[in-house]
Amino acid sequence: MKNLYCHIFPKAIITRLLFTLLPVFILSGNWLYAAEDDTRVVEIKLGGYRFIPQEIQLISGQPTVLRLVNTDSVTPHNFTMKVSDATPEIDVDVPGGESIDVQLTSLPAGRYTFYCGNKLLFMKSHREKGMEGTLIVTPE
Ligand SMILES: [Cu+2]
Repeated sequence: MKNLYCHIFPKAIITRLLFTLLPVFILSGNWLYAAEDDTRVVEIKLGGYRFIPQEIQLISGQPTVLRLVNTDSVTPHNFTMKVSDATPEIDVDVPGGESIDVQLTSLPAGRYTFYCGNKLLFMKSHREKGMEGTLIVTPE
């Protein structure tokens, strides 16, 4: 039986097949990786009591990372957003000069208001000073 197998598929052909298919497997592995990692990175600058951009458009179902970049060297800022009553509020502090990534998964289509929740005693809140924006999620 073993001899028959070797007769039908000579070693040289098996080896050639292996070397032909190997790069295909490797490439398809890369494609798979690319398909899985279609995460969109959206950068939002926090600084001067503004979010830049103030309006962000996302597509529902697309994995998204919000990259919160505090462009003020000292003033700490914050990103607060309520998605629904059922889920905890997104509430992320970004120290001056730092950057923090926030993973967003399965946001339902809709309009969401985000703002900076920081406020110094006896001063206007950052939100009152204009640190507010809108996230628009469109259906897939
Ligand atoms: Cu702020």
